[in-house]
Amino acid sequence: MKLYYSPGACSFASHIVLHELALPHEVERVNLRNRQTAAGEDFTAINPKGYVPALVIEPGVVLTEGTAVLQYLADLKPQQGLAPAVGSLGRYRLAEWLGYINSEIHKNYSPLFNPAATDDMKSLAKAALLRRYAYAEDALSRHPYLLGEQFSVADAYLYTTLTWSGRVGVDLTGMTHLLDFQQRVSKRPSVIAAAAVEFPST
Ligand SMILES: N[C@@H](CCC(=O)N[C@@H](CS)C(=O)NCC(=O)O)C(=O)O
Repeated sequence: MKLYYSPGACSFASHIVLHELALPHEVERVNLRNRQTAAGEDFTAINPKGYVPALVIEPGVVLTEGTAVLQYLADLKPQQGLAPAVGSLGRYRLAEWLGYINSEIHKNYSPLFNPAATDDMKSLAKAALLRRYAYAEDALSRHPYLLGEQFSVADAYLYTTLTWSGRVGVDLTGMTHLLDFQQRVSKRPSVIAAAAVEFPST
């Protein structure tokens, strides 16, 4: 398996999960500005959507969309419990969180990373993010992880978005459970291992 990633981007969640499950894998960095892979290939020939993550499962079989990649990986080792069993209510709770993080949190960061976005657009995005994170804060005030007591792929994704907050001025002061969650997850060996690959000089 090979994961195409950009350092610290949403692909980081899939990278965490590869380590969490100790799955044998390779990674290759993608330059999102010119859509070239580290080996000099045209990334759009691998993923025509042009964005990360893209997981090459075997030659010619490519899975995209982070929420799909995360669930695919978790289901390779169901005994590790990173996703509840297919068909259980818990699995739909996972889908609920993944959808929420994807469309209500992740995508609200887009204007904050876009140099063409106006200050008004950025302010609206920040306000929306604070509202969306407040919902996660409430969930995390009741249990240590989004689905309860057990770390899941949704936590890897939520954590990944939290790593962006400081860089773009999303002030989470007061969201103590969320900040505590971020601290706790940052210490997981899987997160440390994925970060060491994506940010080798730090
Ligand atoms: N719908 C995709 C979006 C992935 C996405 O936004 N990837 C960003 C990095 S976090 C990216 O590669 N952006 C470059 C681009 O869209 O050109 C998913 O959820 O996986």
